[in-house]
Amino acid sequence: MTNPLYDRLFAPHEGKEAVFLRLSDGNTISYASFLENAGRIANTLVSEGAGPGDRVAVHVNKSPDALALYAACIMAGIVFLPLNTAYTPAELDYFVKDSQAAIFVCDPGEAEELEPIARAAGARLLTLASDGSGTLTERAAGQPAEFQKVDRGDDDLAALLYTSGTTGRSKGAMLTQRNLLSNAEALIDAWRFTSDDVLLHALPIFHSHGLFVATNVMLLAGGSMIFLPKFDAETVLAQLPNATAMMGVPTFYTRLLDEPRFSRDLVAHIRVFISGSAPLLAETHDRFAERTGHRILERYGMTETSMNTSNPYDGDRRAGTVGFPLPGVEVKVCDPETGSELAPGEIGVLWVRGPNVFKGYWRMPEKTREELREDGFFITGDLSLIDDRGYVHIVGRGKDLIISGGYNIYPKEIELFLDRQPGVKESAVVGAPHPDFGESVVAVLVPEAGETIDLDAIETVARRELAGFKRPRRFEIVAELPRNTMGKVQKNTLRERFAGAFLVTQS
Ligand code: MLC
Ligand code: AMP
Repeated sequence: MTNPLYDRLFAPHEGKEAVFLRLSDGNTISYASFLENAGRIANTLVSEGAGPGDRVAVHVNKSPDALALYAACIMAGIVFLPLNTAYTPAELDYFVKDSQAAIFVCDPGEAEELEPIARAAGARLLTLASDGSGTLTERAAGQPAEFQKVDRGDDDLAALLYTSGTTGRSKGAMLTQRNLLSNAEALIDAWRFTSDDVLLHALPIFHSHGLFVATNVMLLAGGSMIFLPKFDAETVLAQLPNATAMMGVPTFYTRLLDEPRFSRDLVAHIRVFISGSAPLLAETHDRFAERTGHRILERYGMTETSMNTSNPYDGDRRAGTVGFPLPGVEVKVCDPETGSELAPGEIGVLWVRGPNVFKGYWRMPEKTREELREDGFFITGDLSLIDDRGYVHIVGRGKDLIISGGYNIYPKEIELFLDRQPGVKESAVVGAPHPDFGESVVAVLVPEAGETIDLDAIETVARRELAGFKRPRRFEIVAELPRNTMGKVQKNTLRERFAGAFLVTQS
């Protein structure tokens, strides 16, 4: 019986007393006890009716039990479907229904509100709080720790991660056992992780970065993680001397640089700082190197592909680039119109092929065909070039996407929301540079003739319907939107016009 992910990430640690998780309260969790907990949870999921291939949707705060739930799903061949904790009930409704989840696990505090959503989708509702209480763990306490892992093949689904889409409808990226394992194997070598490593883990575990890049690599290496509930600069400063590595989005690094106490001494024990999920400004890279002596290692990936390229561990980590393709991953830059491969130095859309590339979008065969070609290449939508030394540069986005603090926001989704609001004739949403989040959301609204837009009312509805990170941070009311001769809204013009929306002007 095989279960490639279980066999490589978990089985080697069965019964091992070595520390897996170090918590901020000083407690530790060994590999053995983590896996026993996962075994109990796996037995619980099965007793609640979930079987191989079924989806378990998870909307809970980061905790050791939440991570054990991921391990339990892998053991039981269940497809793990983590959801951003910022999602509102209106957003969750879509994910639970679209995925046809068998079980929906949420925080006890939101169970009452989410119960009708689970019921309508035919999913069983279980709860899990960050302190470990809830119906999931109550039921797990009565279950045996031993669980006979379920047989799975390379091509079987391990996880379903939703990413927003340019049409406004989120797409579930189907990630297989091979996708996740091959990427962890490539990264552990590329970044030299071993069982001696202690990773400072302050990322959320509902996205590829914190869940697969960070956690799977550490499981494969057999090291330990300082497992923090979220990124909090104070706690991170206190924990850095205990770590050998950290992974983060660029906001983590700019926030650390804002702390005068963040110094060379504090990071003397660190082997590597890794950044991704959003562009790291060359200026941040340089400031970080000056302050700490460390050159941040920037890599590039996507939910659909996990990691594609990385700057070298040994060798020149070039600011403003995302390095070379990982072993086994092919990349090429193609003309957006014709699809033909471009010469080095020319800008086009990056295509990616390899064992890391996902299986397709859940129940969206047409979308899958548009982006995932029959020859295995996935069209990323990122504008890039490959320089004469082979480094990949991400120079922009062919897709209409805003990345705020490492979270993706598709303008179309926000525009559809704004267009529904009273008094709004039409809207356009663009990203503008933001000192903390890299980019943030500007909403440009055109009122209906003779009407006034009530922005307070829109903010109130936005708070109810949209995850906090998606909410526009700035509203602009204009008489009309700039359009080209084809009638298409000229977003570039709006981006230029509102480029200073979040930048503090020095007087
Ligand atoms: C929180 N807020 C954000 C935000 N995060 N607003 C814009 N962008 C964000 N990223 C808002 C909240 O809605 C709230 O608003 C206020 O900020 C405070 O919330 P918080 O939770 O206390 O925020 P904070 O802890 O400061 O979070 C910021 C952050 C976090 C940068 C630490 O967003 C984060 O951990 N980001 C990591 C994202 C990530 O893991 N991405 C990987 C994607 S995978 P209000 O108005 O309610 O007060 C991927 C593939 C790859 O991209 O290559 O890795
Ligand atoms: P997601 O859909 O959340 O997986 O986000 C993936 C997108 O994040 C990519 O398509 C890129 O646009 C962006 N991204 C990830 N890493 C980097 C990076 N190092 N530099 C620039 N953009 C990045």
